[in-house]
Amino acid sequence: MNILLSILTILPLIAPHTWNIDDAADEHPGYFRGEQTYTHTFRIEKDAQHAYVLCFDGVNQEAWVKLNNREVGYHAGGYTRFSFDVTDYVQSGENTLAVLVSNAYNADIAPLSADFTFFGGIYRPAYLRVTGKTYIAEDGVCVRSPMVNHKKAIIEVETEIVNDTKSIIVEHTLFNPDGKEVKRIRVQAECLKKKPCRLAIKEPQLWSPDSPQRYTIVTRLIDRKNGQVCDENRTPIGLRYYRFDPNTGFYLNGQHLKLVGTGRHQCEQGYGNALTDAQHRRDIQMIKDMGANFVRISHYPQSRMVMDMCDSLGLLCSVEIPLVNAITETEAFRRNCLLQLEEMIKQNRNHPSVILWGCMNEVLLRPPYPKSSDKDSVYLTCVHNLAVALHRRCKELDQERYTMIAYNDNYSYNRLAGLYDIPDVIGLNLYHGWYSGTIGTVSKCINKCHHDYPQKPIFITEYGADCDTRLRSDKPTRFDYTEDYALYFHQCYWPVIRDSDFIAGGALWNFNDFHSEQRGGAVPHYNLKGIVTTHRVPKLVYYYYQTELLTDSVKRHTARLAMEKYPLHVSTLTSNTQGTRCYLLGTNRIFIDPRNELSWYPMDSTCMDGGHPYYVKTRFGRLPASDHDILGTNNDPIYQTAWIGAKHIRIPLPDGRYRVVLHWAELQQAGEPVKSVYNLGNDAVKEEFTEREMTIYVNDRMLVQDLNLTSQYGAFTAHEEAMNIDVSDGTLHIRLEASKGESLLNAVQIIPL
Ligand code: GCB
Repeated sequence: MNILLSILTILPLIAPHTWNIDDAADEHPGYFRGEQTYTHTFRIEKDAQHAYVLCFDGVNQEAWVKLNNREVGYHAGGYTRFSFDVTDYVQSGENTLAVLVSNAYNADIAPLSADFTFFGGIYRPAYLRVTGKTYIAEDGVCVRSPMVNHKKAIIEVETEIVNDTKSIIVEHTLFNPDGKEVKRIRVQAECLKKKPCRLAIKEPQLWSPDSPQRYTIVTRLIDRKNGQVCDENRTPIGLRYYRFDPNTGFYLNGQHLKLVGTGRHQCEQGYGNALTDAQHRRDIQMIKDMGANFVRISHYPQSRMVMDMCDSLGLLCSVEIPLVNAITETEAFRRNCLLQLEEMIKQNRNHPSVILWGCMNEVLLRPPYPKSSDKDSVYLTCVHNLAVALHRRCKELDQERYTMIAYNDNYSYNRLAGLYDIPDVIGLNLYHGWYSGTIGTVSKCINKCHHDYPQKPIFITEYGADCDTRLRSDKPTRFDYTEDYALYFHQCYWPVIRDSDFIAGGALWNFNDFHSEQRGGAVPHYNLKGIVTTHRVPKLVYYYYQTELLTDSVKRHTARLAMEKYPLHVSTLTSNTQGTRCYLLGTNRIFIDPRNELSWYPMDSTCMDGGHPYYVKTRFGRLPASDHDILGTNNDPIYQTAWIGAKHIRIPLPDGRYRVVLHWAELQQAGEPVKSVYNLGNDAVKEEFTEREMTIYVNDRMLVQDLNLTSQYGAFTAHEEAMNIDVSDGTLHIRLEASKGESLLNAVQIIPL
């Protein structure tokens, strides 16, 4: 066969990059959201027989593209691919590409706000595709399988062709999973405008999580006049059939399957959202290795590699548009949502792993108007209409797949907007026992939804609790950020999902700790609900799911051992370097500081004379630690708990000479408490606060006089004072004399000299 030599040439232009790697996690609130221009020069020898297509896999979130100083096009939406035919713009010799990119807020583009960082830049590859003059449009092959069962499969292929089709023949060759050709058909391109090509095969090898075997369709455009192949496309496909049942859950290839898995965000510390293919591959492999069979690709479409991995490893998935938290009531916003949805479907429709299209996530979380106001009811109607439009568009573009909306846990409000009636599948994001209530109420809430919507399959789209691998406790509580509470949370939720027949499955939140710039917490600027850290180190919960889900008994055993060995009291006090003792005040948490190889333990409250542990008062009760970013440290948990109002602290200590370091951060401030965007009702309520001033003595020697943390160092800022002392009566004495307000102390470190 005579193949045009240069077809399928891909010229890489711009490597993945984001400009927010540093400022998305520094101590200054906010990160750069604005415009930047990328310029790149490249050389080609232009050939009249070729077409040139400029492709971008992902640019967040608006792009204005110029080639050789001429405007080529514009794209709005940060998570889908786009391309331009630049045949008329390229020239032989040097070419200059200039892309103006903006990640600034734009009221007409979703997402408007969300619990993740909107990294700006050309963060997925940009490249030039060189093809024959007539070519297959980007994502222009659409493969459907309107009928699949164990005996027979019918495959339909549609091909979108750009430029002159008159002399073009389209050839589709189907290869089975072993690479053997099983069918080949040729049709005149002109005929394809009316109906798709059909291929039927007997006894197809079905695709499933246990056996993710794929057929491949190779589509070629052949010029009838000279027999040249002017473009070629390979589409791996999987043949499977499935359905959701509102009472009994999910079925794949006729077999019941409880869907279990996780959501996944595309970011990592040090890379932002500009991940390499190897990083994407690693993530999906880890999800598979956890024993999952499902990934919620959230909250936006992700890279090709992610989808290819889901297909090849056998992970079912949902893909969604980034319509999160709120909408703008404009036609422009509605059009942008539909555009993002259409692009998502076109780009992901051939993946056998995809079973659900997500239309919205928690879209009523941040309504702009007071509840029950006139404006609110107009807004709810607008949200409702948008949901209907998105659901309908999915159905027009893809008759096979189900639609899903993920709802925040405000049942009556979502109900008022009529949102549960719209999609095929109801997705519940549940945080009982984290943001609200107690874990015990979760079943009741799911059962109520099932009772009210008996025709709708239910999928648990999110559940999870933040935790920091450095924090442990043998008395775990809500919002303590310990691994132990997160484990307890999952140990309560997973059995509910597993054992309720009508629940199709669940996707925990989230696979990885992910960037969310506006967050405080134990590691500020990250959402810590990951079951692996930002660097993909498994947490306890990851091992827990392995013990629950893996079928291989050796692997399950290994996971169990990993859980057992996972340290509660990582070391005894004496194992701290050279006998250093580190105490946290007013908490049950243990803080393990791997950088300095120190473990910090709760100080026994019998050492304290007077006062009480610090806590945060919220609408949902007390929280055990501040989740404010503590400035000047990476060890925020040392400072996020404290003892308030102690007069005298007595710490038993063998006689000898020591360096004593006291650690402080003021955890309260006058005026309105800072609202933390994602604590959903767990914001601190306003309390009276009197500034404090204290003089501190260690074994009767004055350490610091009239210490006023707020005025001298600022609230929420780490500060320490140290002195060398001799202990001769078996006790270290710390006296705190408050001249204003109550005393405060966060942590004590004692280093033998
Ligand atoms: C949610 C959101 C998700 C957040 C998550 C959380 O319900 O859908 O985007 O990251 O809660 O951790 O608060």
